[in-house]
Amino acid sequence: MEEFDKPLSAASFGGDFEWGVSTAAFQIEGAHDADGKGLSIWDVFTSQKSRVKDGHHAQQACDFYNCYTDDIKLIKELNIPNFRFSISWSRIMPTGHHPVNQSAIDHYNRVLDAMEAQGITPWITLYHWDLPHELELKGGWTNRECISWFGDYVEVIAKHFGHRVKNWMVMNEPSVFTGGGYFLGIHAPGKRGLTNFLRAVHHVTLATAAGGKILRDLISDGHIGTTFSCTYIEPATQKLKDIAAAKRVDTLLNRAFIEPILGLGYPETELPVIKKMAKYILPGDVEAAAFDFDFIGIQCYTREVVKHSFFTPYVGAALVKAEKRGVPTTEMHWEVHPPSIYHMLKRFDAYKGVKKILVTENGSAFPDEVVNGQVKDPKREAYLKSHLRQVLKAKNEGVNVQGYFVWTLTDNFEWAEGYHPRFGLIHVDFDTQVRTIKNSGKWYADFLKDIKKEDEDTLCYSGHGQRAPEQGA
Ligand code: GCO
Repeated sequence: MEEFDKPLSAASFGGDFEWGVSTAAFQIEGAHDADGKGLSIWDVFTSQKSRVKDGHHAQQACDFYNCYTDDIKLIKELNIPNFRFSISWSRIMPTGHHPVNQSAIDHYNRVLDAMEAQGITPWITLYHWDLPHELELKGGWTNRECISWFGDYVEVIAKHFGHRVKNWMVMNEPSVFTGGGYFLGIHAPGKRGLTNFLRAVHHVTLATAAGGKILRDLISDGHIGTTFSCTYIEPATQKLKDIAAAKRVDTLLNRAFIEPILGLGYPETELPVIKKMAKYILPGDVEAAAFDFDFIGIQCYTREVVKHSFFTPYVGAALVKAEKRGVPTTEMHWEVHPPSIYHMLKRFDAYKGVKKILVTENGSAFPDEVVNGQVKDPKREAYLKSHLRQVLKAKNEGVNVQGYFVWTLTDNFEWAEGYHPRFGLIHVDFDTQVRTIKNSGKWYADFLKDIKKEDEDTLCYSGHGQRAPEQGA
């Protein structure tokens, strides 16, 4: 039987495959000023006019800050063994610098306690885009000092939580937050232009490696990764100009952020504008940017088709919108194109320095509604299944992919799109905070119900000398 004809089962991915669900602090926590939290750039950005669709903000979001116990129980109810979430830097260090806000440390310890009580393994992202605002006043990621500010924060987190959390991701999708936040101005902090962008990219790259090193020094048994967004790129036609344009976009989106981390430097031959970065690269930086992460998280949602465009500065390329191509799309106007994830897994696996890959996000947004207490979302279920088949195909062909995390647990604040796109396995009524498990969530629960960890240690916390309850216990 061909792989694609077989029924899909979690068991076919192997007993040690990590199944999970991913979230990010700013998108779910709310409680924007609780217990001494400082402002982040996203708090400020969402308070400015016309930044986010319909003026949505995340002051309450999913109120995960207060609802975490019940939401973690829902994760357990969905049979999901691993939970990826991020820590809010401006809760821990309200000004971005010392002193540390002890109530925030206490809060995240309670969140970890709740996970421990349910036998759910934590996977922490250190930076999911919410830079403390006070650091932005000093230039944010465009300021080289941001690398050491970030290092101080990483050290605090490692010292407080390293004894009980093993799985770490330093950055989330640097291409998206530097591109959106420092080049296009459509994400916080809303800066634009090439200079801001190139400086931010270089400093974030150095901070990623620095963060990895700090974690490794302070958490001897840490499992340390970082995540990259990636998009499968194809040229609109076989004209040489379109092929070259596609190559530039591919270099920018899929290579420019990982290659320096792998010690390969920035790919400036294929994307000449990167040469302008030279003035920000100091002696020793190429070495300092490299770090051998235990794993790489990849987050591929779609494909883009690219044509040459004379009018687009720096990349000379334009995207041919999915709607124009008449292909199926999600609420984000992204094409549903499952082979993309297969191609990207192959690509990242081909790098010599990539030891292991986890799909740390994958999912889709559709306009889900609760009708008679149910959310029928067959398109999400189909999206997840078709992408999982592609992950399995890559795995069976030898790609070292060892995990898959759905984006996301509950509907949440989708950045500049506000609450419109609903990505969750669980529906949220944002007026009442009522949760309703969608049919896709029920499907995921059913899909995961028989998984058994072969290596029990991956389920356990390294600290406290205590073992998490076994699956199904
Ligand atoms: C990102 C983030 C998530 C998004 C998700 C859907 O990749 O943009 O990690 O915060 O919400 O990817 O857009």
